[in-house]
Amino acid sequence: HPPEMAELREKLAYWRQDHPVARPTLMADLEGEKIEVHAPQSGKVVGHQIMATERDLDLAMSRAVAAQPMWDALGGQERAALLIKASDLLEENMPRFMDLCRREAGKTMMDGVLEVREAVDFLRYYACEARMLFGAPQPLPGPTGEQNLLRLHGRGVFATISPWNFPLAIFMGPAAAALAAGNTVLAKPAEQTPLIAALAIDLCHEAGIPKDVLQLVPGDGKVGAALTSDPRITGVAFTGSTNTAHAINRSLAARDGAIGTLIAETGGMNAMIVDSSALPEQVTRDVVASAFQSAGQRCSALRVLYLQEDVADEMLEMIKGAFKALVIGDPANLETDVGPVIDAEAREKLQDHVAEMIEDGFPVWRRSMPTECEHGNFFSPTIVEIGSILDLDEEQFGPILHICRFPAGSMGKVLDDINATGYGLTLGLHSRIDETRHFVEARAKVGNFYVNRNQIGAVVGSQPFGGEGLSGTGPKAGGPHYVTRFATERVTTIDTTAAGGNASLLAAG
Ligand code: UN1
Repeated sequence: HPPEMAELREKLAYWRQDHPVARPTLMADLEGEKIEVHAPQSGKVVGHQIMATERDLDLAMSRAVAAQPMWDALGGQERAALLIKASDLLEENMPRFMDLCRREAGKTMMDGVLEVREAVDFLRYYACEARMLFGAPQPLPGPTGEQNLLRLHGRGVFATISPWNFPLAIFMGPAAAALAAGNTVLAKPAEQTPLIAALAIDLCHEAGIPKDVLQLVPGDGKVGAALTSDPRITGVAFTGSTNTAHAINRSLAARDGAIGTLIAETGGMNAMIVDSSALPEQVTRDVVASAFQSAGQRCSALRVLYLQEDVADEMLEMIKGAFKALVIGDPANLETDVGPVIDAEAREKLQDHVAEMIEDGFPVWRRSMPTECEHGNFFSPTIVEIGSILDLDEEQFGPILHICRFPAGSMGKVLDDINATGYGLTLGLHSRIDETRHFVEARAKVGNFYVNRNQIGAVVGSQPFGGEGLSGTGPKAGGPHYVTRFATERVTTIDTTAAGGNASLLAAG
């Protein structure tokens, strides 16, 4: 729940200044190359990260392997207490994280608040799961004279590989689930946002989670590849591109030794369908939030809006009106709706896409950019009218909304096209007709279906989040089945008849 704006305004005056970033203790332990970390909005140096070397990784891995049985044996109650303590420390440090989220990831102040809240929610949710699932063994039915007990244990060492767009929430979430289940964790943050991750890890250690149980391994794709090809890793929890998820899958499969588990949350080609019964004001509000909040840099974000032909012009006019009112600029200003995209590479990719759309003759509307945005990695929010979702080759991870029109009675075809992309993450519907909702619900192959509301900002515990097909393996983050994927099941069966064990069988024989 975002705090009151007034309260936020008070803190803002202090937190919008650029304070020196304390060097997290963990970074000091590493030996590798020192790399600058830049603010997306200004290019200013925010701090430095030290890339983990092969030797750092090897050492971290042996520590994680050695610590795992102890962490597993600690049990769900104890692990939960430590995760709760960590959540409290993260919450207390919200202003520091908001500051880093703005400077390292270009997040608006409000996105910074939501980021910390989500991380705290993940820690507490998975702590509750640890208490419920990793306590007493579950007795299972069997013939008389036999006792069967099912216990959950950690699988071993998990590598968590996380994205820059949720540098705290999706950095902490999978790591917390892996820890809750009794695994030790090597956590690799995105190379763009290592400082937020380092602070989070420091606070987890301060909360009492042992250093060998949760270790930071900063670095680029090479560090990620070294992690996933190591036979000592028993599972990987990854959030990022579909291509990288495929590469991780291949890397896990190519190893000798234990068969690795992959939990992946990847991209989307998320659509929203609006029919003629929808309420235009509500549609406008939800479209703008879904497509442009967080500068469109959420995997849940709306990419393709389908408007029923007979209301399309009216809706489009209203959406363009709200689009013109978006405040683009420095994320330190509380009024800012759209901050920068993460880096120059991301900006260029979006620019290439818009150039291609213009070349192909699709109508394009773009916001003019305030002069203060000329130097950072700002990308002007854009609307493009296209024929169908199948005109797009791939997800565009930024503030670009594509619009299509569809004739009344052709929603089945629209859904077939959406499903044909192979992605299945979020889908929105604005309709007041129950049969339409049931029809879409039955036909859509997506993980999260949102009706008459925006389609971003899934709440931990209420809207477990994740997709299918090219969008991920499931299970859903922040849902009741997530933690169990990080666990292995062991069953003990005991012969409880008087003579006991094989002796009685031999005697009977
Ligand atoms: C992501 O952007 O990588 O519902 C996934 C939401 C967020 C999306 C997180 N949970 O908007």
